[in-house]
Amino acid sequence: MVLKPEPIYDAYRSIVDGLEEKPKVIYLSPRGNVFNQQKAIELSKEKHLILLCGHYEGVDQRVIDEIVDEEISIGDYVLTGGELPAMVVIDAICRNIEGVLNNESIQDESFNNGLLEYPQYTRPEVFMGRRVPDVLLSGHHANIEKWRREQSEKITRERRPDLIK
Ligand code: 4H6
Repeated sequence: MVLKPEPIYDAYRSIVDGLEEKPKVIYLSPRGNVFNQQKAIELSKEKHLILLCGHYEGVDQRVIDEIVDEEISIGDYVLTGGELPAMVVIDAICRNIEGVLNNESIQDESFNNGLLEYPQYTRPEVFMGRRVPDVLLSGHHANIEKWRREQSEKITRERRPDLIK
């Protein structure tokens, strides 16, 4: 079963008519360009977005050709609909919008420096005989930063060597 074009086009018009700027329209599909952090940051700068979700066997190609600006996939696997990919994309985009997150957490995180995140610890100092690394308790901020950088590089080399240029 393929979703017919007219109701989708009508829904699109009902959103767009009266807007000053035409929203970018994204179709979530396994055939799209694979989504990543760079794309999330890029899309977070758009004033408006419309996410079109296929279900069943997808959407009639003619309405895609008529209204879609970009086709995006969240990875190489098949789902029953584009709704979960849309939620994934919305979450990844919104957290890059000023004021959505409260603090510095967006600065340091995985991928923002192109590397995977270093390990995180909190209290207690000892859990099941496992200690928080001494350097993190030292209060020496330069050493802590250096340790985190080294950990990020090590874990990226081990798990995702493709991320190291
Ligand atoms: C559009 C076209 C996205 C939407 C076809 C959607 C995976 C992703 C869908 C389909 C999706 C992804 C219908 C094709 C079911 C496969 C919905 N699956 N499909 N990776 N499915 O982002 O058969």
